[in-house]
Order: sequence, then C-alpha cells, then structure tokens
Amino acid sequence: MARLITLLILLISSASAHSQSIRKNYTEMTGYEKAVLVNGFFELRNNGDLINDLSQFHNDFFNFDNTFDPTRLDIHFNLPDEPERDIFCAWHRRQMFEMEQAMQQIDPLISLPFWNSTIDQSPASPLWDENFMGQFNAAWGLNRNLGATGVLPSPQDLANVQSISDFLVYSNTLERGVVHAGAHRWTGGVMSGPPSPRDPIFYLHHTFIDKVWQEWQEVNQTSSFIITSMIRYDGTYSFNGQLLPLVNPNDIIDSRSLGVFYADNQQVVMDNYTVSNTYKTPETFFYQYNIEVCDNFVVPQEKESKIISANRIVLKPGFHAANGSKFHARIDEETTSASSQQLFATAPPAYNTKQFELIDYQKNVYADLSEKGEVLKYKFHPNPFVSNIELNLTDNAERIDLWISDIRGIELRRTSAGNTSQIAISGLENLAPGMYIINIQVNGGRIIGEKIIKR
Ligand SMILES: [Cu+2]
Repeated sequence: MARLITLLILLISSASAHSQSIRKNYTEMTGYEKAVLVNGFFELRNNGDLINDLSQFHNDFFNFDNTFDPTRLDIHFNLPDEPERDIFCAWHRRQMFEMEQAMQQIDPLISLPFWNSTIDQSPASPLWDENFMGQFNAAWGLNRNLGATGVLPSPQDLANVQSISDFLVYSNTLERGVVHAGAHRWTGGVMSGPPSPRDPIFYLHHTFIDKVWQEWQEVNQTSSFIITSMIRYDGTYSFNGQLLPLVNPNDIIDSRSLGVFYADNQQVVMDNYTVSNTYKTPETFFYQYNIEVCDNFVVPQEKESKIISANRIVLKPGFHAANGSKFHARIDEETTSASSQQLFATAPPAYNTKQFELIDYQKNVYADLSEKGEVLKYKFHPNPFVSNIELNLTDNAERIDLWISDIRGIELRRTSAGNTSQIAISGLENLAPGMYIINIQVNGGRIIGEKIIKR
C-alpha cells in the first residue's frame, strides 16, 4: 500500500512539476529570457501570489531564538542546541526549487538566474535596469536603497568562506557573514528584513548562495542535517490547495537531486546525474553556451532527456545513454525558448569505437568517445580571433584538415598537415568582423564545425 501511494505521488508530481534547469548568471540571459522572467514574477504575484506566500512564511518562521523555545522550528541563525540546525542552506535550496517550478509552469525552459554579488556591485549595473529588476522597486513598494545600508562581499570574502571545511561552521559563517547578508543589507528596504522573498532580487541572490554551497559541497562532501523534514516542506503545508511534499534536507544536499546544474562563464559541466524523469518527461536542459556532458551522466533504459544549446554540446566518456533510452542533443540557432521547442528524436547514441572519429548527433553536437577510453580533445584559440586561429589536439593525428568558412558554408581559407597535434590558419586579418565557422577533420573522419567570431 505504501508503495502504491509513493507511486501515485510520483505520478502526480511528474505531471505537475517541471524543474530541470541549468541556472546561469543573469548577464548571460537574452533580452527575451529577461522579459520572460520579469513577466513570470508579475504573473506569480498577480495569480495566487506565491511570492507573497513565500515572503510571509519566511517572515513568520524567520528566527525564534529569542523565544527560548527550542521546539519552535525556524529557518535562520540556528544555534547549536536547535534541532533544525543548520537548515539555512537546504531550506533556501528547496525554496528556490519551489519558485523555479512555478516559473516553469509559465515557461518550461526558464531557469532562475543568479546574481554574483562579489563582482557585480554597481547600483548602475544592468541588473537594476528599469526593464529588468529595477522596475519592481516602485511597482511593489520595495523601498530599495542600493548601496546605502551595507556592503557587498569581495571575491576574497567568498574565498574565505569556501575554505572552511566543517559544515556547521561553514553554514553559519556563510549565512551570518557578508557573502549572504551583504546583498540583503546592500539592497535595503524589504530585502533587508524577514519578508525579503517579496523582492524578486531575493531569488537571484539565493540561487547564487545555492551555487556557492553546491561548489563547497562538491569539494567537501560533508553537508548533513539532524532533522529529516523541513518547515513548510514537512508534508503538512498547502499552497493554493496543493499539499507540498515532505522533503528530507539530507536528500537535497546535491543540487542535482532537484535536477539543477549551475553554469558560469559560458560553460556548464553536467556530470554525476541519472535521468529519472521524476519531475518531467523528457528532462530538458537548456543553456545557450557550452554544455559538457561527462562522467556518470546516465540516461537509463526507457528514460528520456533533451539537451539544447545554441552553441556547443560535447559528450565525453562517462556519458552513457543506455539501449532503449531516448537522448536528444540539439543545437538551436535561436536562444529564445519559443523556437527551442522544435526538437526531434535521435536514436540512442552508438558509441564510436575508432579513435579520433567523432560522432555528429546533429550538427554541432559531438561525442569524442572511443572504445579504449582514449579521447580526442581539441581546442581552438583565440575566439574571437583577429588574424590567426590555432588548433591543438591532445594527440598527434595522421592528418588534420582545417578550414574556415562563412556562415553560408563558403570556404574561405584552408590548411592541412600530417603527423602533428597542432595546426594554424593565418592571414585572416582582412575578413570582415562577424561570425564564421571553423571546420576540422581528423584522419578523414567526420567534419566538425564550430562558430567562431572575428573581431
Ligand atoms: Cu532566508
């Protein structure tokens, strides 16, 4: 009976929930994505008002330390004798997930972006533009006072916290110190007090804190919680007539457990993840820059996943799509979610057994897998280029052909070489600035084309 109920819960959640996400710096969002996010916040405010509910809850259960009642669970500033200690990181991770799922009901390909407050510190930053986060200040009466009531953390502040190895010391220092508290105080107004989730910037800040914890956890592997459920996520709380599931904080120590990966600097590494279709079928991951799928990213039999980029997807050894699974990888020219919907199925990838031969699933999607586990790694630089482009392979190849073409495919310059791992095209200074395709063919195998920018 218990199993049947569990199964039913899984079925219900897979029908209603969406979140699989690659969260990126908001600076990497297109104008379209920003508009979708902004509209999402307005819609969530005007429709059921999840934002107010999360704000009210956060306010009501902020911190009860001054009540001297250790049985009253709260979210913040846990003391050593509190049973929920130290729930800050896990609670806000689940809160971000709840918000992101609601956003994805509006647009399935939107993810919550993050604000890296250690480097993005100006009140004149695009973050606060009137067409982005700026407009909420007046619209929602947030009383922000950017920069007037606190300081933001420096990269060194962040490095200092990340160097702590004990989880309880780490969590406590992260929460109370400038890395977390800085953005709350610096923003001011609603953001600086217990109702802070009413300011949309709260979600861009807490995804950053979540990313910081994820990176710490990947190094230290020691996060753990005493309690086995969390306030709001204890199986008794309903929002808009929907009972929220019970969440054991120890089950969400890795953000991948919620289908969440973090990208930064135009790169995301997707590893140690098994597609389960718990929340969505297929699980769809979208990031317009470089996606590397590697160690222990597994699509089991009968499971389904889609990965979409506008630039580059590399499938590396350790990635595995089982027979009978469905795995789609697609390069989409547009970075709008609207045009990213048109996907088509690709058969489960047949691993290539010949070294240096690359499998092209679709256009710019490459797998550099080989039976022996030997990998062809290649690197172009510089990008953007000015007068030459150099290609480096990790191993010598019998023959390398390298050519540059315009985006219509018209070849402009070509070079080839044998028994080498390095080759360059020079004399490109007269090409007009813009986008080109650099093509590589190793040992007469498949042709790889990558976008490259002429400055
Ligand atoms: Cu909080």
